[in-house]
Amino acid sequence: ASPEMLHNVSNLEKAGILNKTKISENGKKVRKNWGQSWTVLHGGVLTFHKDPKSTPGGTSSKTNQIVPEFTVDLKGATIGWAAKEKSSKKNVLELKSRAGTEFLIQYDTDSIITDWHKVITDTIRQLDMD
Ligand code: I3S
Repeated sequence: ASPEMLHNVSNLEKAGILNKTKISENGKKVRKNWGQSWTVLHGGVLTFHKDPKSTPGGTSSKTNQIVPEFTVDLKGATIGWAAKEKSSKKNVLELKSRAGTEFLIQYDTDSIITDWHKVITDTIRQLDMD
């Protein structure tokens, strides 16, 4: 592989803290449940980890922070800025999996959310070419 390719692969890996909620599953609306997640993009899959605060009895033991809660295969997924009606929060992205599960992803800091928007968009594009 060329150095450019190796560089691009590393550009499609990212991890950080985001706020997220599922809003629909298999096309059916579900109740929002906003929470913070350690979020990891790796190998075309986005993984939201459990909010340690939501684990009964588990304040923030290190192991609780790495329990996956949702994974989203970005192949065939779509991402875009959510319409105003979707949330009262600022900087909200809407991510829809090919299977029809929708998430909202949010972070107050513009640069953080725009970085995620870019890397998820680029990953989806890359996977479309496979
Ligand atoms: O789209 P909604 O139903 O107005 O979303 C809000 C609710 O989920 C609310 O909780 P309740 O289910 O107890 O009403 C949440 O606390 C809000 O954060 C949700 O709206 P935002 O605008 O924050 O996405």
